[in-house]
Amino acid sequence: MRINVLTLFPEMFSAVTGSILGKAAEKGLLEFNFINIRDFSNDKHKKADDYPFGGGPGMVMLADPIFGALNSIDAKGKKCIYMSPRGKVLNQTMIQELSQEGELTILCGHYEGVDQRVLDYWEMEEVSIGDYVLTGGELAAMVLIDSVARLIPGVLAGEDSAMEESIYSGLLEYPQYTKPRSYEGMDVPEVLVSGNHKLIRLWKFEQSLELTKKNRPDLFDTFVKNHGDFTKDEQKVLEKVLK
Ligand code: 4G4
Repeated sequence: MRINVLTLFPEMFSAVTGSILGKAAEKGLLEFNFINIRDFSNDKHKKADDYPFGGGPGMVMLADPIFGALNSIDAKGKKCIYMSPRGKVLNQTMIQELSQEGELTILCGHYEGVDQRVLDYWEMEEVSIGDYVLTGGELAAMVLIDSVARLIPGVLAGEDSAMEESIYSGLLEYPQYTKPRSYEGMDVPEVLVSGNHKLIRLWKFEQSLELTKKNRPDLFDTFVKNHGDFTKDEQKVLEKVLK
């Protein structure tokens, strides 16, 4: 997948290139193209923003440098995303769909955002990573890039996890333990070292249910409503959690 990022702060993306995703790029699984919007300013002072028409606080990013940057990568008709707190809120379903794309272009806004004509002409899809405000779209873009890239086959080399995530999908993940079996007087739950795989599976299911009920009652209710075919033992566990 080719990922174009239009930003006033390309150096921020060393957080992405200096990570597991940088390795994936070296392997040719990803191709990053960071574009400094300021390089396309036609102003003698490399200006990239101006005051908003109609007044109001702050500055608005100029259309012209962004048009120049998007024309330079021939973005017309391609998937363009604008990171914005007024966008559709990102979720794992959107992330899965985006991971099927061959090329993504992500625009990072600053100040009060970009001139609306950029969003209209380039048919930008506005995406938010959650209901909070950041100083710029860069951190939001990195969240989107990371969540999409990890679904591309080969990116999570060795870890091979992204595919078989959560056996009981729709629930939160059960707690994990590793060596040593006893640490500072705290022991790993006995069942996990019992070798009884059926009991281990049921314990993980129960933990997932309890955690989801406590932290995400919305997900828990959906899971209970849609619960399909369970074994007798799984039904018993579910009834115990519903109590
Ligand atoms: C567009 C409009 C995304 C972009 C205004 C970007 C939060 C998110 C920005 C702004 C962002 C998000 C400066 C308010 C940049 N903040 N939730 N900031 N602001 O995805």
